[in-house]
Formats: sequence, structure tokens, C-alpha cells
Amino acid sequence: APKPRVALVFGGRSSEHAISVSTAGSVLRAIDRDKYDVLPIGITHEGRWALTSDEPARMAITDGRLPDVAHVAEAVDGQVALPVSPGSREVLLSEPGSAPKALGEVDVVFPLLHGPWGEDGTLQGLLELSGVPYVGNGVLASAAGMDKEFAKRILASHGLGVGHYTVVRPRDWETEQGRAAVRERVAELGLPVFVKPCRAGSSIGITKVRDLAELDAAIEEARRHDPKLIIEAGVSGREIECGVLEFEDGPRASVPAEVLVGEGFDFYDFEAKYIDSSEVRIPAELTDAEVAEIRRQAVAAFEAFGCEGLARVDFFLLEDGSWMINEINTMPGFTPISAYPKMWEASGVSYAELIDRLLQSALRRSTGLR
Ligand code: G1L
Repeated sequence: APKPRVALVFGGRSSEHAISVSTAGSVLRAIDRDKYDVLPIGITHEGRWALTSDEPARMAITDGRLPDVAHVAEAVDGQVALPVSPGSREVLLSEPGSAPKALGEVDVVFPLLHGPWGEDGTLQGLLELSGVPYVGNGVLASAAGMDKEFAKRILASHGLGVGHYTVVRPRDWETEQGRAAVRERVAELGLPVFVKPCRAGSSIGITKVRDLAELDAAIEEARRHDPKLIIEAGVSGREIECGVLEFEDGPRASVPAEVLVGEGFDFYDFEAKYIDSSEVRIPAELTDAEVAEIRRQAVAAFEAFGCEGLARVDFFLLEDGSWMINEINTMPGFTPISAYPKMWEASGVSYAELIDRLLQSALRRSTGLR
């Protein structure tokens, strides 16, 4: 039988471009070449699609050099496109001055993109229109998981615990009356609060506010990343994460992990996340009953969002023993040393098997309603 052809799409117009490229390098290294053909496709910072070389070594984060699609692009000034025409899965390469060249059909897309136009469901929408199956979550789960307000509403409506919060919509901050109302709502939440862009792929733009005098600056900072904000009441509890993966017979939860925030970090921020100051303990030190409960809730959250393929569900275990869901991540960190693959490794699923299972579940689905 012919091998399925996988288009690995990575890079993109996001602050996590380099992380995406290095993740693509890890996937290129681990994917079973006896089983799959791979077509690596990068998206530049400017949003141009380019055919890239299949060389994981050139895509790693090495000291002093962040990997970049521009460094591995082969079709310089060329553009790669998935035609938005159902019935054809042909990938086209166009270079200035020549007729578009067919790169062959792809059977499945593996999207490794973060942030706007990546994990917010828009790329998934393009893939739906192109009629190409893809790995991971669909349009709705991606978009709802990315918007912290919608995510909380879905979780709460399914009886899952979420913390107290208030939303600052774009026009709320445009009049002095609106600003006063926001300050009042924050005072009611109690301090500290975390001011966050409502839709952001990472911890960028987040400020911990301990004093109301710091609030306006925190809001202005978050508004640079998203005109819609969420302000969450601070919670004190242990941070526990759980991976969910779709198997042939449905979703299963992994062994949970505990995030141990490094000294000097107030919370698990961008730096703590990607630089080596925090640590993940796998398995988390929990009782059997606690593990059973977190796994049940992780699968319940996966089902509530209509997730497909995978999700990482992040919890707080509060002092009174209750659980609260902090977020559902429909595109978790995915290098072999990221929490999600490590939780599955500890559960008996290797990184290569994880990639294979995700591809197989994407190939089992057809496009359209499911
Ligand atoms: F395709 C999957 F499996 F659904 C998938 C897609 C993207 C899993 C994990 C990710 N993660 C990322 O793309 C990233 C966090 C590395 C973005 Cl830079």
C-alpha cells in the first residue's frame, strides 16, 4: 500500500515561530519513515508558505541561534499553497515567472502553529475548506480553547470548576466611565489578580497585579496583544497537568504531572516556561483518588470542547482539596521534553507512538461533520 503523505506545517506569524520550527525538527526526527512520506512546509514571519528542507539538525534551538523558516526554505521567493477546492489534495508550488508546479497530493496535514492563525481555528478552517484531513483539534475546539472567556463558560456549564474572573471588552476601556467600572469589578475580585490577553498562545502580555495602582499599566500592556482581556482572581494551589489522547476506542488520560515553579518566579510565565527555571514532576505526587478524579475531569473537559486528537488540561489543586481547571490547551508544547509528551512517555506511549496515534486518528476521520 502507498504510504500516506504528511504535510508538516510549521513556523508562522507568531512570537513562537522558533519553538514551532524546533518542534517540527523533533517531529521530522521521530516520525516513522517506513510508514509515512513527509512534505515539510514552513510559514515565514511574513506569512508566506515555503517548501523547506527535511533536515531536523538545521531546525534545532542551538546556543546563539533560533531556528527560522527563512533559514530552511528551499523555494526562495516561492509560495506553497493548498488549493481551496474540494476534491483535490494537490499541493502547489508557485515561483515568480513560472507556472505553478504540482508537489503531489497530501493525505493529512500536521499543523504545528501557535497563536493567531495557528491554534485559534483559522488554519483548521482553511484545511476544512481544502478538504484535507488534519491532526488535532477542529475549528470550534481550537477557537473555544484559545479564548479564555469562552473556555471558562464551557467548562463551568459542564460542572467543571473555574476561578473568578471578569472580562474587559475593547470598548470597556475606551471611556472613563468604562474604565471606572473595570476598576470596580477588579476590586470586587480581590487582589492579586492576573491580567491576561483573552486569546494568546502563550504567557505573553500577562501581569500579576498586587495593587490597584498597577492595574491600568497591566491592562495597557495586555491590550497590546489582544483588545479583549480577562482578569482572573489569583488562586493558591498546586499546578497539576494531565494529557488526553484519542485512542481507537476514545480519549484516555495520562499520568498527571506537577509544575514546580522555579525560585524567583511569581507564576509560570513565558520565561519560566521556556527557560530552565521550572520543572515538571512526573508523576505528580497525588493519592490514587486524586489521580482518578483529575483523569476523569481531564477527559470530561476534552469531551466538553469536542476535542479531537489531543489536549492538555491544566488544573489547580486547591487547599480544600477541590479542583479548578486553569486552561485547556488544544496545541500543547510538543517537543520530546515538553510536559505533554513526557506525561505520555510515563504512561507507556513513546514520542514516536504519539505522533503515529495522532496521524492515525486524523486519517480515520473524514472532513465535514463528525
Ligand atoms: F497536531 C497536533 F498534534 F494537534 C499538535 C499541533 C500543535 C500538537 C501540538 C502542537 N503544538 C504546537 O504547535 C506548538 C506548541 C509547538 C506551537 Cl509552536
